[in-house]
Amino acid sequence: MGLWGKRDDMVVHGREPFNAEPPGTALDRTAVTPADTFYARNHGPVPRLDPAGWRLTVDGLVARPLLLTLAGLRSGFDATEATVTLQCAGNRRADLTAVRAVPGETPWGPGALSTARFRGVRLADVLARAGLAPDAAHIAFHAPDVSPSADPPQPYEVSVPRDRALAPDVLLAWEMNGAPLPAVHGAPLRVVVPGWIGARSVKWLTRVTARATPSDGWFQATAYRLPPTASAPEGVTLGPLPLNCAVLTPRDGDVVPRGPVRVTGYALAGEGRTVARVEVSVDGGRAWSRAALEETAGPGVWQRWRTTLDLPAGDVHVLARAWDSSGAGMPRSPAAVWNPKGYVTTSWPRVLLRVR
Ligand code: MTE
Ligand code: MO
Repeated sequence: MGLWGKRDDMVVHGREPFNAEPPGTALDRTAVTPADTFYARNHGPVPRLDPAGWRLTVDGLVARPLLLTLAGLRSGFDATEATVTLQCAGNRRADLTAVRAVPGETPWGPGALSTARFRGVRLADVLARAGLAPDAAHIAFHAPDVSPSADPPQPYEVSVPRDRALAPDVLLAWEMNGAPLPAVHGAPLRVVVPGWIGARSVKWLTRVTARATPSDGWFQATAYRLPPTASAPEGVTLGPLPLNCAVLTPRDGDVVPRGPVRVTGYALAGEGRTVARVEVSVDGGRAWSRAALEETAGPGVWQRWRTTLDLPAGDVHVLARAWDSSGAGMPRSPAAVWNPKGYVTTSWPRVLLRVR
């Protein structure tokens, strides 16, 4: 077993903070990603919280601040379970760094995304118990892990707008794939915000604060934004995920035998949408063939796809692209979506196969 209970063949981008993604051959195997295969994205050292001493504070713009134990959460609210895909805003950043360097950011491949069954309570139910005030426009999530990469170094805190926080799919989860949350994934309790960048799904949750404004912490106010422009000097705060698609096997640069080659990957539609179609091209995007697409398990959950290509000897570039249920497609070029922090890569994935 590797670090933090992960499989030995994880691609480890950093040991401290621990950042790792599964290889495509492991990620494509199951619709629900086993815990030992689930990607891990951390900004600081993993805190070890004692579940018995742990408390969740709910405060800010609420009528009745709460102090909850894990047992109190479990017994005081209806538990619910859901299949959720989490995707890091940096997923597939490597495709952007191939265009132009993105200094200081992890060059994630297509594995900064995984899917699990999460069990917990609805955030909306907890906020209702606390009596959310009408002027509470944002809900902030606070955790004790201190990130040295933040400026200045500070505990992890982000927020989501009120409407998103109150939707019934947003969970405070203590269980992942039928087992207590592993330490590296946020034990004893984490937020799960389906369809939004992974950064909003706060791990090691200790405090939920209702506010009039978004969190002013570094991760909300400065990081996870597309760069400012003249017309939007504050930049665009990343939240909902756009449509994405990736090739998982074979890997870029693999040598494969001539003849039928099985190609697999996934697509993920944004909030409230599903993937309608995935296509593959081996001639630079002139002709496309349709890939077999897995049934959706619900909006915002990944869908795996596969196809078999009959490839001639030589170096072949395989391109893929997806459409979602609203008819939206993906941009062709990584240069078109390049940005200084390398967030939300949505260009057509491309792998080079050396057919021999
Ligand atoms: N929560 C805390 N407390 N600290 C973190 O560093 N990283 C975020 C989010 N929640 C983070 C966090 C980011 S950027 C992502 S993509 C997801 O957790 C990753 O969740 P995972 O490690 O369970 O895959
Ligand atoms: Mo992330």
